Amino acid sequence: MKIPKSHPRYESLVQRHLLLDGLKRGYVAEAGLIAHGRGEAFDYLLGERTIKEAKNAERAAVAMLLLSENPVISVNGNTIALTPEGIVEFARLINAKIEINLFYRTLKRERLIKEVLLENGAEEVLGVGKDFRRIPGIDSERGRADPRGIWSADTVLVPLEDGDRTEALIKMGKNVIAIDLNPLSRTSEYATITIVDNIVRAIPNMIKLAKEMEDWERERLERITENFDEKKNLKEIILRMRKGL
Ligand code: PTJ
Repeated sequence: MKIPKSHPRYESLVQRHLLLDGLKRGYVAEAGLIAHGRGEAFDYLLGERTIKEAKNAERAAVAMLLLSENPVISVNGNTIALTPEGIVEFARLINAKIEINLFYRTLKRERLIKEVLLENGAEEVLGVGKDFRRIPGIDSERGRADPRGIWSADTVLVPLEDGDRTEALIKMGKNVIAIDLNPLSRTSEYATITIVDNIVRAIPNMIKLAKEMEDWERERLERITENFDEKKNLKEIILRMRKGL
């Protein structure tokens, strides 16, 4: 269906249709549509824009990723439907691996997501098939971790997931950066840095920041991560949502 650009909810409708296309192609989970609806509701409360607190978190996240030895971007069906080329470009800029990690896992979906990433320029995609170890304490399919990827990562970027994996990854000693429009989610509660922004805005913002910051000295990047106060930032976002209402 062609959505007229003049439609007042154009951007929002485009996102819905990206998910529907992914569902038809077979790589978006049916429940992914429900998860997107939850995200939309929170985005509405934020005014569908990147708020100041999200900008701060995006800056701290890019600094942390640039400081990391082995950063990994974990992707699921929704993430790849919404911003496949953005994920590939951002991974290249911060020198991160891309690993597929699915809650509703099937080998078919893993293969399809890999195909989409390759079409968008990715060179290597981890997390397909049998080569995995189990994250302690996670019994679902999300507990899979590629030994060359999430298993050995020091920092994992986890978009669009409200689950127990963040807590388990933190217990393994990793930094976890979440992108989640819901500031009350379990992921937001445990993550080292939570970016409360729509992934369709967060990834382009982080691409810009990575281009600006890629040559900065370590001390300058470290100052940014040290000065970022995750708990305070989240509190301010919740207050902002309450005031907005
Ligand atoms: O592809 P799979 O099999 O791994 O399944 C993916 C889903 C999304 C179905 C699965 O991870 C899931 O059930 O997710 P949850 O627990 O519903 O969490 C998704 C979180 O992402 C929610 O807190 C939403 O608010 C948030 N969210 C949804 N859309 C966006 C978003 N956050 C940022 N940008 C979005 N566009």
